[in-house]
Amino acid sequence: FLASTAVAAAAASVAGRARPAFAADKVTLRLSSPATPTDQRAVALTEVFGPAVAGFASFEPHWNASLFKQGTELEAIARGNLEMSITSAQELATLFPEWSIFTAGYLHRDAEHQKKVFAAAFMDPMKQKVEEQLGVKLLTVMYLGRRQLNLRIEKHIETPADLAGVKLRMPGTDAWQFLGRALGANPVPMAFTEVYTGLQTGAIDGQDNPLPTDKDSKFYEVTRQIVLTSHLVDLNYLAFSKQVWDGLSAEQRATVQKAADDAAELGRKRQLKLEDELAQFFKDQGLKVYEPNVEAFRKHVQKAYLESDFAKDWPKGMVDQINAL
Ligand code: KDO
Repeated sequence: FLASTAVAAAAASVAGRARPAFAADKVTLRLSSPATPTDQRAVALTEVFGPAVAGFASFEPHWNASLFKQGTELEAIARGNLEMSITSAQELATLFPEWSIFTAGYLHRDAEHQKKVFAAAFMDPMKQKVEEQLGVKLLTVMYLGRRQLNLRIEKHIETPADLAGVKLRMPGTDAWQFLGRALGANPVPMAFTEVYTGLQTGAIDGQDNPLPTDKDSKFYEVTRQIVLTSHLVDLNYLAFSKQVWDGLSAEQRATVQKAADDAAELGRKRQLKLEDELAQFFKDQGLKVYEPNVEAFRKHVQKAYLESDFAKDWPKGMVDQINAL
């Protein structure tokens, strides 16, 4: 449903029925994201992106999903109701199944690998399809970090078998639920903004996110352990309305592109530094932090993906091309 309405809305928008918001002589760039204002992607966009485009655009971020619910932002851009979001491969995969390749566990190796993959020529047709059919331009790749298991239960986790029956919150799309199952857990869909309460009340046994997110959203206050599975080197894409983009001059477009890349670079550096430092912070808070048998998780997860229906939608040969970068 979402796929067809979003794509149809984009077509209507392109036909000129929805217009981008202009405040006085400046373009208004509203961004909606479930990220907190202290998340490093948010900080970098506020410190770097906003000021860099201020000559012709007013950047208006709305954090904590205060403008649009998590997962509804792409459709909002397609309909001309929003100009920007920090989207994910999981969200894109709900509309364009081939994007599920980037939701696979243990595929991206690290932050640099993500950058190389995003810049690779084999990505061009995928990006172009999103632009043409959804009216969304993917400006740059933002590093979210290595996702780790963060549990309120005390049980020691060594292999996927130890997660049997564990209610693991994952964000609410099929691709995320599949990752939860591939890890061996019982995935429970839940919006990011509800996770703290879910952990506090015991509605869920755990969640997965990178260490900086666990600190920023204070999940350590309501959990007992972090299991360093590093099962997904997670990313987001900075999404921008194609309709607004098309209304900018060549010089303004170059400024927006540079501002996006610069913000992503700063966010990436800070996030990597935090990931290095934070294990000790959680230990100081009384949490156990340890590595399980990562090879056992890698094998289990990779096998699940290669045998899955998702893999049937992946462009032929792309896993090898990604691995070769
Ligand atoms: C989450 O819901 O766990 C997640 O980490 C998924 C990411 O794709 C991203 O959307 C993120 O939330 C939000 O930006 C909140 O930090």
